[in-house]
Amino acid sequence: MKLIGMLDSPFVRRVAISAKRLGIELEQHSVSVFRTFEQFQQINPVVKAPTLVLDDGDVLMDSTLIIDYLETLAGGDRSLMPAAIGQRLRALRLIGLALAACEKSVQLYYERNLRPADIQFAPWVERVEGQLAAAYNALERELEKQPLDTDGPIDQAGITLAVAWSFTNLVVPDQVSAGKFPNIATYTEYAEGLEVFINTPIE
Ligand SMILES: N[C@@H](CCC(=O)N[C@@H](CS)C(=O)NCC(=O)O)C(=O)O
Repeated sequence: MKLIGMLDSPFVRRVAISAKRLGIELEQHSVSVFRTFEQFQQINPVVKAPTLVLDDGDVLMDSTLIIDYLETLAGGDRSLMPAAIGQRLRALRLIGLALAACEKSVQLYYERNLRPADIQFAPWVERVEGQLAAAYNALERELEKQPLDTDGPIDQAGITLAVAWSFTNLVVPDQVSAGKFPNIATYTEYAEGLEVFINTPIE
């Protein structure tokens, strides 16, 4: 199977790391949705990263749906999600917040880098900045209440949170600081030091 997309996308990176954790080999193709739009379009006319191309040519998109498929392929005992309902609920909440942080970081980045400066719309930018801060504030409060596990193998909540924080720091670093979000920053530092993260670097 081929994973299409650049590892500087947090959505692509979480799929790549999850696949490795699930023991599934993916052939990674670093095709950019911007620099190589036409090439991407040939693979997936919708041009969304990540795209997963199955061996029979079927095409999937959206990181969460791709991970769902990979989880099913790998089998329940390898799952990166807790089975117990209470822990699963917490994991789903953390993942939802981290994905929202990724989306808001992407929106801000596109606003700043794609839209000409003279037609930027300040109320929209403020709204997105507020949503991004709200997502990280909620994540920080969650980690204050209950730190993420650093003993066992990293799970989906840990992967998505760390990938999100590293991405936001890459594309809109002015929006976040380790001082304001110490639990998230410390956990991400731990995760980025794991072999599976080191072997799946942001491009
Ligand atoms: N919800 C999607 C978001 C994917 C996404 O927005 N990817 C960006 C790259 S970081 C993309 O494809 N951008 C091109 C576009 O939307 O036109 C997921 O989880 O995969």
